[in-house]
Amino acid sequence: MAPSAVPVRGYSNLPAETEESLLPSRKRLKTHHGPTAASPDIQPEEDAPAAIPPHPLGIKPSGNAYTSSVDHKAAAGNFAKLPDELLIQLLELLEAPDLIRLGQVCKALYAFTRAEELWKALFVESLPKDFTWCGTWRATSLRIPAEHESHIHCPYLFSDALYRPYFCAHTDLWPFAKNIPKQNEISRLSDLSLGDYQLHWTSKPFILTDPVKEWPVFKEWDSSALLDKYSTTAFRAEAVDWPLHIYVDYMNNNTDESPLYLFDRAFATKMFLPLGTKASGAAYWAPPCLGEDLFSVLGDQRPDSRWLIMGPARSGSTFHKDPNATSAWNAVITGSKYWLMFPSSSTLPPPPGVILSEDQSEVTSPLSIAEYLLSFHSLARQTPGCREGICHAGEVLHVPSGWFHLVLNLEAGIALTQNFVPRGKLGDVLKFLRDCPDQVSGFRDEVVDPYGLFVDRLGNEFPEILQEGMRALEGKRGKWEELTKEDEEDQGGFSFGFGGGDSDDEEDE
Ligand SMILES: O=C(O)CCC(=O)C(=O)O
Ligand SMILES: [Fe+2]
Repeated sequence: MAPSAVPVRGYSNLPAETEESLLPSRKRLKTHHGPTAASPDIQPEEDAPAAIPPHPLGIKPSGNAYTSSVDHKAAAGNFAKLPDELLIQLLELLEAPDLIRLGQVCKALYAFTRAEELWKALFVESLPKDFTWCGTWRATSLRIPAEHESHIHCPYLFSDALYRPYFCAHTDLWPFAKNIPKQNEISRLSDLSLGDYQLHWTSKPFILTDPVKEWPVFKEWDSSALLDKYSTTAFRAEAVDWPLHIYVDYMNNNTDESPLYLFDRAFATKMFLPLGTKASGAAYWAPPCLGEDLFSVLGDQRPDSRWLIMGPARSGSTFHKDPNATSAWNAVITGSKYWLMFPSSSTLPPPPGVILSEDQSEVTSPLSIAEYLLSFHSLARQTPGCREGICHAGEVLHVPSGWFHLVLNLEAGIALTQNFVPRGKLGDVLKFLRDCPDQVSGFRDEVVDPYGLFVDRLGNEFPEILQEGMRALEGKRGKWEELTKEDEEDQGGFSFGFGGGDSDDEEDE
């Protein structure tokens, strides 16, 4: 799909009154989702688009207040004394009728009470059973068509807190996926053997360019085919379970900064999909070149490992590492995804704009995807270790154990993802389970010792592989690691070791 706007340099197409003030004021922005990461100087991205339509209520970034003698908020009595972010937090305490009443007091309170995030929270909390998506969270909550919503013009309301989500939701994000520097490019492989994967690729991201084209789901699925079959089936999208037909309506008609993302772990059961191998008539199967998944020895005690993903353009995943030091593959069925990836180790800083707790157990990625790209993309792109690529329909991206990744849907699309433990990463997974029990996730409560369970099961089924993993765990190179050492250390100056990517021990050998 072509970008929605012709990219132009800088922000030169912004309405005149917003242009000068937007960049300086963005540095002071806080998101009301959480703390703001330290912002670097914000450089307009090369080729970044600028065609942001005027805000429907006429709201402008706060910098514009300096050149205006009129200010709606100043007329809002004592409310005017509250910083915008605090005012929004207070409004989060109100119910819908109170928001409507308060919005009748003055233009400023009208504009604040229209903030979509307030209505989204109210609507999601109310867990409505039967509803129609009406285009905005407020219209949906009030059960009115979006075109019947009032639009009182508030041309002297200058607020970053209100303008930022609108700006982020209307910024064309395609340019961020373009002009990928050569050294950052994620390798694209048309055929990869299991041997090559184990020898050279277990610790590297790559895109397999044609492995899923044979999958029945690839041939059959698009959102209308899914709608025909599963219209009333409820799928999980973040905090809600919505029938597919409502989610698809939402997907096709929303202007959220961070659209609700369908991410369902129980899809195979809900959709009656046969699983297994190609030979057994499965609906899809793991790319054979990735080899065995050693977590399969856990049987029904394994943490959830497969998800159906669906979302509109601009949806996606903020920076994170996959759980329990597992690797993953992510297959695009329809649409396309931009991936921004970084290796991790105890000696490397986290990606720019990402905050890591001291024990590295918690990754905080406070910004929305759009805000991250606007603020940090050019810095991220210049940071050693950065890898970027676009995964198209029919392709599969490999996420190596321990890598940070941010994923943006460039178009509306459907994907399948699976976490797995390849042989070459067994040492990392064993070390994670043994040494970071507080960070282990996804096991059911009755599994009190995931490390012990995994070692037992592996010992019963694959004693040699367990031995190999144990050698890796103790920091001694096993056969696979020995063979892949040179290759892994040849990654932009980084070396990858066992145990959450900590290479210190290994290098001391
Ligand atoms: O949004 C996506 O497709 C990426 C999903 C992902 O990273 C994950 O499932 O861990
Ligand atoms: Fe992930």
